[in-house]
Amino acid sequence: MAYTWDNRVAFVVRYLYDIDNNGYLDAHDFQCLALRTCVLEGKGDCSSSRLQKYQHIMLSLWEEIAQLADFDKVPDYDGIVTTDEFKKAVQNSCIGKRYEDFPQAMKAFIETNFRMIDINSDGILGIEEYRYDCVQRMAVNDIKAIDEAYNSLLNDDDRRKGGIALSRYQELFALFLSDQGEDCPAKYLFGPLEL
Ligand SMILES: [Ca+2]
Ligand SMILES: [Ca+2]
Ligand SMILES: [Ca+2]
Repeated sequence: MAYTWDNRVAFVVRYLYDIDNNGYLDAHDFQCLALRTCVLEGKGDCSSSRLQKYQHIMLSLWEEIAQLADFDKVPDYDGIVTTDEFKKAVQNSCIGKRYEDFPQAMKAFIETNFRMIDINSDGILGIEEYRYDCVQRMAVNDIKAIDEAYNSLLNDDDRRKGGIALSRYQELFALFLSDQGEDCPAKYLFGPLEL
């Protein structure tokens, strides 16, 4: 059950966007996301010029997502995107599409997410970085579960490169959202899901 499309999209909302953990998305999540990205990408640095840059990126990202997904807009626009609304948006704009054809907001988020987890900024998501990303989110008591999930994501080309490059991450993230099969090849992109 953990890897159904429904659960995968719910996972993205809950663990990647809903930073304040209140069950829905609004501008506050993206303000928090700006701060988090600034600190993580800066390895602890949070200077105001960098923070401003991230605030700008994340708030325009929120506006685009709200435009895409906040279906009860005018006249009763509520400024909130629920998990169901987000699902509907993914359904409308991502299903059956490749990364290149995703809405700009989704693409920007995917790229930002990659930069956040590529801690050493070498353009490759290596196994240590994958572990680091997973353990912050989920309760795991055996590293083997994480390592096996990571290794099953890799194809021969990834192995040659020593991990998952940005273009491959984009492809996998796109599959994670757009492939409605339960055996989606990208299902382990965020680790073994425990929903
Ligand atoms: Ca929230
Ligand atoms: Ca709404
Ligand atoms: Ca890296």
